[in-house]
Amino acid sequence: MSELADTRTGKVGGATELDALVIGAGFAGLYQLLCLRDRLGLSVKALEAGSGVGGTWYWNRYPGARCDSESHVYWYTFSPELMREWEWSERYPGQAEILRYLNFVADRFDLKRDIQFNSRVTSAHYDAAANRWRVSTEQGETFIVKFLVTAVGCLSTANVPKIPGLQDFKGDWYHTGHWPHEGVDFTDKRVGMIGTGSTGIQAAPVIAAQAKHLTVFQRTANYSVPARNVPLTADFKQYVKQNAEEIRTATHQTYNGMFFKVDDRKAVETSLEERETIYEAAWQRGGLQFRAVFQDMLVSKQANDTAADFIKRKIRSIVKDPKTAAILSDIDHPYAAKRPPIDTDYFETYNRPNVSLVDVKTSPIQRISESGICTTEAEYPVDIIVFATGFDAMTGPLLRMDIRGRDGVALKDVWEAGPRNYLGLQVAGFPNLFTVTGPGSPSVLCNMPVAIEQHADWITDCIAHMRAKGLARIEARPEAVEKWVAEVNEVANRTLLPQAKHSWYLGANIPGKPRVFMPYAGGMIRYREICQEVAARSYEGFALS
Ligand code: NA7
Repeated sequence: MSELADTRTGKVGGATELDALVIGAGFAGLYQLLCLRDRLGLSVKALEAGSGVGGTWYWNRYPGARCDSESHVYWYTFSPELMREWEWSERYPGQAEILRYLNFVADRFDLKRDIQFNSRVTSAHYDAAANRWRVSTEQGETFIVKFLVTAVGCLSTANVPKIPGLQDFKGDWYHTGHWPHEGVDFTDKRVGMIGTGSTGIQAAPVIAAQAKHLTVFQRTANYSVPARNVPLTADFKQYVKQNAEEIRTATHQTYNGMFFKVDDRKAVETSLEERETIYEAAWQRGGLQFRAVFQDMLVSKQANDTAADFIKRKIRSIVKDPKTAAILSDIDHPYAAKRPPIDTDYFETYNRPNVSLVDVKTSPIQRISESGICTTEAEYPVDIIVFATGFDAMTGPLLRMDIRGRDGVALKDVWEAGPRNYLGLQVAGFPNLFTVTGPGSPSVLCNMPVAIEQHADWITDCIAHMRAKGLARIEARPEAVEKWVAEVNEVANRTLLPQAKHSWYLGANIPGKPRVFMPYAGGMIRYREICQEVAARSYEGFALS
């Protein structure tokens, strides 16, 4: 530390010097902080924009918010003791319970003392001469750090569409990703909800149960499979406690970090009758496993059509009004090519007398008036508007910070035509900056905590290696980035995933965003191997100095 250092606060010339800084205190930030502080003994802090831990689960408090991964795989697995200490109550954990869990973890490992809340990072600039990152917050603080790790989440930049007139709306409006902590009372209210992704599909039944009337504005019809959420039995809770290590191992050996494997059989080689039986069983069992019943579902259009057809028939059999059923089942993309939602009574909700559906594909929303939502065909008076309109996914949370690498080059310029990095972990020209579950990594195609633990462990091992070897700088090589970007595209193109033209996987939900398939679709198990091989070959593809 220089002479200007205040030895009590660690501040130098008004800035705080640290070995490392983690941005975010959600699932990723908490674990990364723990790894760097307790395993490596670094001086490290996490900066968090919210006033508490939880990330996604801190912000997304909308009615019906629940995880689509099953609870026994949606948690940290780095500590078998922790796995035995915590007990989930339902098959899929709800938002409030996940938030309790993350607070439990933060308290158990005494993490909050090193988290600075209400601190939103606005910029991070790399100083090559000093080999340090200079990080500034909206609150006017500055940090000077050797290693910078972003743990900002993939779905944390809310997308509120720019619909003319919103500022004149006399009622209340909310985006689901910024839900008021005190909740919203829908009693006797006419509610308009825009969006039918996973969020809208979770929220609609809960809002409808309370509101006077719910009008759902659907642009792209969506598949959904019943979640079949239930309270966990004492036997199952016991099973989880007794098999913590096995659960961890199993989730490390699957394509998507789940507990179930994709079946070996092919839909195209299965008779119509047998296929029907298999789909029906998967529908009754519920959940994301539906997409795992045939190995060719995500690679063969012919195979996918069989699943798509099954779900569309289900929608038409559940929804009583034929016109509404037709709008809901008029789906234009392969099943699971967009993130596949799971639900609790979503399609059944349209049989309620207080729920109606507006097809805004044929009659788009034109503007918002003082008292409602106007499409090209009609005005729908509402008291409350719920924007279930998703996020500027994956790149949004990174690009809203002013991140500049060598020579002041801005990340937003390097990524002008789409994200470019190595393993989703590092960008060439941005030394010592690591991006947890960045674009180009399995991230959103994987059960998140599994992807997060793998990244945080890899980053921790990498920094430990550098310290052991007396190395100060790690940076992705441009040729490694080139190869990785090609690999990410190639594995995506082997699947049907890029065929969903309106998908946030492609950035297509944000006007002007480059259309690039962002997550790595080669599977978590393969990705883990690649990262291990890279590390074993002395961090091949990275320049260390
Ligand atoms: P999604 O999946 O991006 O869904 C957003 C929905 O909002 C989707 O139906 C969009 O239609 C719709 N949308 C967005 N903008 C508009 C406008 N301007 N007009 C009408 N409709 C619009 O976000 P979610 O929050 O549901 O889910 C995000 C992820 O969180 C989810 O996948 C899980 O991983 C957890 P579109 O399809 O673009 O036509």
